Amino acid sequence: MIRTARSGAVLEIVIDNPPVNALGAEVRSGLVAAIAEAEADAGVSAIVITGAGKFFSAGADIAEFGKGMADPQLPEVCLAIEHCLKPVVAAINGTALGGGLEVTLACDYRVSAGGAKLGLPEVKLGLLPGAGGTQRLPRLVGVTAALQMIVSGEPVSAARAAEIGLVDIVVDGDPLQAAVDMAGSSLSPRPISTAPVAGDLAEIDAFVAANPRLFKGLEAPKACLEVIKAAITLSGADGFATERRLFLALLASDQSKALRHAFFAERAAGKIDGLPNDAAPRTIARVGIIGAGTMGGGIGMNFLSAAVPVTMVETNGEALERGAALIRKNYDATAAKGRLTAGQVEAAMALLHPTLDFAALGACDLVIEAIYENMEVKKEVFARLAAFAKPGAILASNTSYLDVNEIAACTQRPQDVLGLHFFSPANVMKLVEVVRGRETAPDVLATAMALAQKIGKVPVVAGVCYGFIGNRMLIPRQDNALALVMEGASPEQIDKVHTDFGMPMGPFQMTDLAGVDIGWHRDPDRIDTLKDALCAQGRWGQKTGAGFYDYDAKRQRSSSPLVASLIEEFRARENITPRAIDDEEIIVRTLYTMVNEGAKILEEGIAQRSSDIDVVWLFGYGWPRYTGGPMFWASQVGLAKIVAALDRYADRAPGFAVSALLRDLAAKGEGFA
Ligand code: 3H9
Repeated sequence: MIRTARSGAVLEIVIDNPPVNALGAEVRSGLVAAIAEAEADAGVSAIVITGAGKFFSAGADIAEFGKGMADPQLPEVCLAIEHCLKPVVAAINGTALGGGLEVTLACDYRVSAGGAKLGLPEVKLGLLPGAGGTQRLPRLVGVTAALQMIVSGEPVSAARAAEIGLVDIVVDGDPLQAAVDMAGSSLSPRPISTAPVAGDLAEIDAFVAANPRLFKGLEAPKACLEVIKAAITLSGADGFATERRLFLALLASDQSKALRHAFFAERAAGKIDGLPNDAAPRTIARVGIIGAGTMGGGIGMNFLSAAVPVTMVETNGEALERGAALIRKNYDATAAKGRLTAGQVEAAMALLHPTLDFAALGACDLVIEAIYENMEVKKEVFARLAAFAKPGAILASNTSYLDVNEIAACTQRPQDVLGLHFFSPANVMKLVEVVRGRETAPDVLATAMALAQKIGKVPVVAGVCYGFIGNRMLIPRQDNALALVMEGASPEQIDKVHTDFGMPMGPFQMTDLAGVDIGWHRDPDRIDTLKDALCAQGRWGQKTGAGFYDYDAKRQRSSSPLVASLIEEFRARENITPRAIDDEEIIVRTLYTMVNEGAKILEEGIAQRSSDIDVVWLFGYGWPRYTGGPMFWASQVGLAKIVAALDRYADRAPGFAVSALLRDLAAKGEGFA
């Protein structure tokens, strides 16, 4: 865990704890022992601390949180380093995050590799830097630069670190030798804690005013401000004590537990249960996309951006041209925001091969069908595709709901077929549901997972069922939202309950965005439901300027008196006397019912683990990360409470049944794992 070596009079201390050199108990005690050894050894004049491999250290061992951490605690380790009478130099060989960066702040000098990233991402785990980082960083780089790093949690490059004074020198390649040379050059200790803080409280106010979005709904960023305030206004010792107190309070908070859950859930989602070890991924050198619509184009962009050539096929020239033009427009818009260079745009576009020749897909190693949702058409396309796709090429459907087994069955190579369900806009949203068909080969699954990660997505494995994980859970939510409107709630009230909960939009706002006409029978004379009535009037959502809400030219939403009277008309038609509906009922019927559906999805083995369901909602629908996702949130609410509430409203929800798994866990007083 901790190795030491001598280089003349310099003691090198190496943190060697793969995969990321996390600062677990053994590393902490090893560091303290190594510093003590150096202090005691008259032959040692200076110390260098570095990391083995490509990380300096990713910080505290997050898996230890909540289990009770053994002594010495990290703040004590940092104090031992800072109080050492011999100069200590950090050789930042690679990424230094959280407690890892705090260790370097306890050193007297910092030498960094050019490629290293340095950051304090604790806030993303609902925490604050708890090993002196909030007290030392403002003393080293000033209040504003410290606020930026601590409250945003975003890392800085080595070059930027040098600019703000976070590191003393940046070297090309391995910084260890440079640090050893520096340490051997009769340095004096230079503890940061005794220096004054450069900056004042006004900088905090200015930062808050400029960055309101960093604080929305979250506890940790506010606590970060408080500790930086303490650094400015209190004595050193009181500042450190404030940091410790607030760190421990955050550690015990629901938000931090949820955010830590989300961290591990995201990583667990990439692992496939029961996959044989020999399922090595297939090589994907060229991807084919069938359909140049918004979805096909968005999917294609992911590959183009990752330097994978794309063949995009359409049946009509105009649609093909429109699709290619849309891709260029999206890239140009990104370039205009300064996030891509013109050269990068051209490089991506050069990899796009738009064609009307279906046979061109024969050169592709993976073909993704992204046409409209119609089983017969999809089956036809797959039968045709399977006939001349390369042997071993993977055939994927971007279907959102349809039966992947049925699609696979018409190909005579069902082992090569799976679902790759991207979320709209596909070039932005990180979630991909990887739908495992009955006969999907293990290496096809492994390829899809690896490829999704390569293009920066978060893949989650789902089994075959109507709507897979995410959209299946939307069904009870949307059905109940509509039923609640008929019973007396307004779309505005329901949407507000969801946005207050932290969702980016409510059920009706989402319907307007996706299109009220999705799934509509398209017969304007047949009006069975409120949605039929909206569609018949051309209120198809944002795209037509009206849906459940009215929209102006800038897509700003306002309530629609017309929709309100349509709702009244429908209630009268069905002899419903509207009643007052409280927000609690909305939560039970639109959120608890989703949890119930999630439990059924688990029960049926459609999802591998409850945390995968959380990942689907965090990355596919913007579920507030600080609640951990629907299943984690439900466990925090208490499953017994959820079951009791669902039972209370069961008669109001048609065809509704509480999941046996949910009932069972609730009875045992357990949560989802
Ligand atoms: C802190 O430091 C608090 C202090 O201020 C105060 C304390 C008193 N701990 O992401 P990857 C695992 S809070 C434990 O796939 P990458 C990860 O789960 C901490 N485990 O690789 C995965 O395991 P598995 C502040 C960790 O190259 C494996 O390592 N630090 C930790 O894409 C590989 O991870 C952070 O918040 C950890 N700290 O990205 C940094 N970090 O293979 C959190 C990683 O079993 N970490 N693991 O699934 C990261 O941001 C990324 O992991 C990192 C590497 C950029 C480092």
